[in-house]
Amino acid sequence: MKQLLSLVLFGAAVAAAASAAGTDGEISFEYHRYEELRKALVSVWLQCPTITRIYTIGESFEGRELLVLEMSDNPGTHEPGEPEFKYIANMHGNEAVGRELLIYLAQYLCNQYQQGNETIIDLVHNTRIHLMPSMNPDGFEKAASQPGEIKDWFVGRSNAQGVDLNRNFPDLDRIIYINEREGGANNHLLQNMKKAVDENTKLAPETKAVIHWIMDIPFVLSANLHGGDVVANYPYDETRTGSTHEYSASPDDVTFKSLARSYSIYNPVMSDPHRAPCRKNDDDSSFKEGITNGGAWYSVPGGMQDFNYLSSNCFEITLELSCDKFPSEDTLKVYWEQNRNSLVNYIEQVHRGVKGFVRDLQGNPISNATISVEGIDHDMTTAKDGDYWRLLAPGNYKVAATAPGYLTVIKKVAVPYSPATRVDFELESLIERKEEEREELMDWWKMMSETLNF
Ligand code: GEM
Ligand code: ZN
Repeated sequence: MKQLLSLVLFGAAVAAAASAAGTDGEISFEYHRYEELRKALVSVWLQCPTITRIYTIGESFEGRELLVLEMSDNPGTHEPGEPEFKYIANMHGNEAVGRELLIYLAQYLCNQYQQGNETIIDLVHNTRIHLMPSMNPDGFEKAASQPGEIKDWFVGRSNAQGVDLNRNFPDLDRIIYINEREGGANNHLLQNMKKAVDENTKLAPETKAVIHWIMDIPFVLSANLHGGDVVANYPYDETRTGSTHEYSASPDDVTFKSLARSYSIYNPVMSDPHRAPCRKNDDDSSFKEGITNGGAWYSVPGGMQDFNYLSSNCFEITLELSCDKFPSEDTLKVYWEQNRNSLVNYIEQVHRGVKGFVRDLQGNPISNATISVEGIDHDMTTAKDGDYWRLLAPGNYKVAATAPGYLTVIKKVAVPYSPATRVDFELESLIERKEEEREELMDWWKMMSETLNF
């Protein structure tokens, strides 16, 4: 029955959006409540049906869908070698600017694609982009339902159960900090714990849905859109020693700073060196060039940003987009203009570092192979088709590919700022090597016996 109702509602949304879909897809700079959000995404899909798809990753506590608009030249499919990118907003339901920016971004990319913008056409053809305007639709409805323009600082921040979703992810930072000291894995710390996720009663439904999303799609790069300040924040968010403020560098500190800067430099407010703090007594002393290390700003345990980096191949940063968490509607166009170029430029960062395939000598893909970089204590893994993407700042690196039962191959790579350098690996299995050695030994033995006339 519920499915039928959902189908009817969806049909109605399609019909309504079909009538509302402007030929030029104008962006309406207003707040979108839950049904309006759906209609806005359907309207983009109707306008750009060959490069978009709408899907859901699950439901909120109150049963609202966690909607995603996908943009790519082959929607619905992971194309081997093509990097996957995501923007996720509104995990704090009362932080509303990011939610709206993703709706406007969807419309903008569709419009620009149809108008022949080469940069956008290339981006859509070479990237699979996922846009989730709201991870906490229940919280947003609560925040938006408050009377008047001035919204309470906290109403709607949490999900409908009162859970702060940015404190609700498994705290993998604590594990990595132990492994750094005592040895242990330096990545994919949730390996094979999918079942434990579903049985973990502490996890909100929205958190579980996002964890499965991260496990199911080989995301390479991501950003988590928030409000309440103006800065591009990067891992680690939780401090190593547990103190409130402490610069807590990840092994990819150089790359994360470059990624955070690639956002802030195009946002005139975020990158303004003379910008005053949002509130008089705010301590934004860790903000430089519009970026900050999370731990240096203040420690956040159980956050989604670090979880991406420590549970998967995905590099995620957190974007604080506005001093005012839920600003008045007439300021939304200004926030769009401040962030439009940053939002596009940040997606383009997914085409950096090294990328390629790991295969065996017969050309078969090797999934779950390990990609290591000398001097960076954070490994990546290959996806189902043996494809991998390793974000790196410009420089010369030694990159190794290895897998259980195979001989490791190491290659030297010179990495420019972009595009990504293509490096494929062919791995010889240990069995093949032993076979070869046996044959070589037999040949040697045959040659010796002929020479000495045994
Ligand atoms: C933060 S999220 C981003 C900031 N991270 C750190 N380490 N300070 C939170 O979840 O408290 C702020 C927000 O809610 O936007
Ligand atoms: Zn927030």
